[in-house]
Amino acid sequence: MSRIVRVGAAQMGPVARHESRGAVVDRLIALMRQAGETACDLVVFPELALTSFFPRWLIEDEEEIDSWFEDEMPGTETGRLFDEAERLGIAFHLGYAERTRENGGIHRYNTSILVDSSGGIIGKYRKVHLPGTAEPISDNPGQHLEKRYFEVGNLGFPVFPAFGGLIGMCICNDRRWPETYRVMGLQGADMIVLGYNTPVGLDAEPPEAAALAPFHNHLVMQAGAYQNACWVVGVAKAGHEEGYDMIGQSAIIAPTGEIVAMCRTFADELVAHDCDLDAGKHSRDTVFNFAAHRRTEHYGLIVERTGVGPRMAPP
Ligand code: ING
Repeated sequence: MSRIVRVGAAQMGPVARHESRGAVVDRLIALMRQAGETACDLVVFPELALTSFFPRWLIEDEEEIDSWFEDEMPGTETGRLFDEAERLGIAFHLGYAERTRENGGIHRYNTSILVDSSGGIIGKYRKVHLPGTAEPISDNPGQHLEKRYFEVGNLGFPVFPAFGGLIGMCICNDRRWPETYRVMGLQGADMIVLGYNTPVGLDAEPPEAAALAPFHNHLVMQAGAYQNACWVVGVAKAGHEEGYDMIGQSAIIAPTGEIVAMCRTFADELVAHDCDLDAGKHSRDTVFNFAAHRRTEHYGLIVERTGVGPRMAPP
């Protein structure tokens, strides 16, 4: 039986600082309806899709900080998105800022969920690799304060059964770390979906480095897809958002590493592709047959021989 999933990468253009949740959900519903018109099974929305990328600002007021987070999912406004998904019979991925009461305390995470076509939450992921700093870098016009507003995710990198296969999630900076894909690849992920908010030029990068932002974006996702023989779907919040240029080029990437669909604007834009979850099978049986070729017993030896280098956490 073929395991073809028609995936819609639903890129978003800028979300203004004071744009209401309702207005943003209207945009998400419009993209979901477009996906319905092209018979998508799954729609992938960006990281922190419900708001502007607020970690670029130093916010001191607790009430304002909390205003960026969702205390429940689905909530009042987001419930409309769940209802529309059920009406259209479409599953979706959504990134949002999660505020939760767990283990006797309040915790805040950069979170994503996978929701099935009947509106049930299949799985949740909380961002592990939080870039930037907890304290503002004084001379930077734009900050990157995710370490200030979010805790490190505590759910690991699970994969979830869906569409007859296994779907994993990660979020933005996670995609730059090879471990992210391999941990899910080792679990047999057929597809990894993710959202990103990537400013051009982080931590006052020199212009020549900032110019490589789009190249690095695709480089890491294509490598992750190829080296783990799985689909990777990366979806941006793009465009000139509150004074900062955010990269776009949301992409659907095959297990061969090829980009099979890509957004070309910096606005709300949907691209779709029929993703065959069996497309990675040949690679997994040959080049990336983990059981046949990986030699994990030697990896530790390499570390032992080289010892703790300047780039490795001390023992
Ligand atoms: N954003 C960026 C990302 O990893 C960044 C942070 C930008 C890191 C540029 C390195 C270079 O795409 C988030 N939200 O993680």
